[in-house]
Amino acid sequence: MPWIAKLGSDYANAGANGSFSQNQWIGVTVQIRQACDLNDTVADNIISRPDHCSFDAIAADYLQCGGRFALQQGYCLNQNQIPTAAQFYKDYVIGTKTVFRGPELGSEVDLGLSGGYLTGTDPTTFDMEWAKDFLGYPDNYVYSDSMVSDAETQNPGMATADSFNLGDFSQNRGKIIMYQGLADGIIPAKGTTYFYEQTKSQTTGNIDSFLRYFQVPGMHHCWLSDTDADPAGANAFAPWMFGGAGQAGIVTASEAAQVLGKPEFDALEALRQWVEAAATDQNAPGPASITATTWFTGNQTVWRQRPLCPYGQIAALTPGAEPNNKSSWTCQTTS
Ligand SMILES: [Ca+2]
Repeated sequence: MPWIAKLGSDYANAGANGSFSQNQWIGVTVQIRQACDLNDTVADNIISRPDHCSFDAIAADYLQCGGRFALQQGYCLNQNQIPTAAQFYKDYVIGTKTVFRGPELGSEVDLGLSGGYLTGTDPTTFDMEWAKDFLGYPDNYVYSDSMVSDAETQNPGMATADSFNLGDFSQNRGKIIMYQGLADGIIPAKGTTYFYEQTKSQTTGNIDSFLRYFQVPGMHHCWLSDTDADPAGANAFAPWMFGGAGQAGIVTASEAAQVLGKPEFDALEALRQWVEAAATDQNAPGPASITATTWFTGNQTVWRQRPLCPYGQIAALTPGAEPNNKSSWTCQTTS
């Protein structure tokens, strides 16, 4: 929560010269997608390898007015706005301590001005209300880095997730399927990956025996993918439905019936089968992949399906195959 407060505070402090209009932020959304899409070798408007794209590398050409591939005035950024945008993606570091890892490129919709963190007038109510209600800060609190140490000391609700050794859980035959939208600007992917990697290093044995971590290219916070108004006419609609928490309520009953209860498409069903198999076979394998789905809006017909692969692997398209068919993809070890 302090990271969100800091983000909003930084944006508010950027002032009139450094903040953006709604159209400019849409422009940033579109241009980052344009610049980073092909880093995964597939032109599908889905950024599957945000780790291969950096803000600093694309800003001058794609985002700043006058850049080689920049949008027209009204959608591009001036030289005062570029540093403001760059700040969103940076890790939050105090001294030598990394407090929080910034979101991936492609998370712009969640960060956005309308309905996102960045109101332009104050560090948003969403995060500052947390500081007031859980840390006891006054209404006129002005953000400072001390919120981090206060939050760590008070640890309200004991929400700190730093018990990484899951050995006891594993010994009791517990199983976990974790997932994370790569376009999630609210709970960014790098923090989840940090948790996974710390768990891997601090838990004895091979964590593959009880834990699978799936990254979901193009998915926002919990569900859905880009469908926003887009001056370039290039929406993403990345496959995102795989039976995750709350996802069934986002689709129609007919769409839900196409995937739920089927372990290939439904992570909860895959988890149930894994746990129950482990009752008699401690070495029961977990799901090698889970297929994510998205539909044509309105007619409930499946548009795109592709596998989500365990962390360390990535879905690779068979050359020349139809990218919207799940059979065109295989999980390959990440290079
Ligand atoms: Ca792509």
